[in-house]
Amino acid sequence: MQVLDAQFVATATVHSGLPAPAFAEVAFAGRSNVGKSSLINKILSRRKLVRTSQTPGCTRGLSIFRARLRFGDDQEGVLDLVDLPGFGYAKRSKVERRSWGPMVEGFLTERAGLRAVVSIFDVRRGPEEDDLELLAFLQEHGVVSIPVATKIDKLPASKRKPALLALAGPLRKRPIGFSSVTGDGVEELWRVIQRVAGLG
Ligand SMILES: Nc1nc2c(ncn2[C@@H]2O[C@H](COP(=O)(O)OP(=O)(O)OP(=O)(O)O)[C@@H](O)[C@H]2O)c(=O)[nH]1
Ligand SMILES: [Mg+2]
Repeated sequence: MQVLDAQFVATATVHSGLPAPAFAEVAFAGRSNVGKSSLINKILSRRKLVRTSQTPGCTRGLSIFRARLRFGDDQEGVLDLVDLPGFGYAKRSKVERRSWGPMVEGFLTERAGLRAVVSIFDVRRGPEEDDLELLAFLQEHGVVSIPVATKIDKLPASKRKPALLALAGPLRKRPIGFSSVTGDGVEELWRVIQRVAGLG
């Protein structure tokens, strides 16, 4: 996959505040600080398009980024990538925590352009209770999920494959191993996104 161009489109704190879907959309969800925004930058080959931080709770609203892509033998397509605020961050204000549910759940269940959700968790922790809840929620609403185990660079090389295989049990799907530091998993993730988004 070649990213020809990537740009910020819009951000909103209620999903009805976003512009109407214009292209196929893929959203990125997971616990706070797991590396959602870093992953989007990585697959778009952009260092700073999406804001990232060591402090959890960095992404607060729903943000759309638009990528013009080239794939196959000279085919082109457009994909919208939606960065979601992380869940499970206890230090958010009560009001913010209360608004997270409706904001994200509303988006996930009502957004007509949404083709799939990349569900991201830390390979060292595996999917935690709220990750599994999100996956169940997506399944219940008929949304395709793509599980991704990120930060695999933090595991020694010999432990990566066994860790991914062990995670296939609770997920009932083998997760894609990913690293925003080394770029591991970028190609594999693009292949899956391309298929579910109906590109090419
Ligand atoms: N080693 C390593 N660090 C990573 C990786 N991905 C992200 N990080 C680091 O993890 C921290 C959080 O990254 P973000 O991309 O901001 O995480 P996020 O999931 O968007 O966080 P919120 O927006 O707060 O929900 C940053 O310090 C990143 O540099 C990875 O693959 N490997
Ligand atoms: Mg973020």
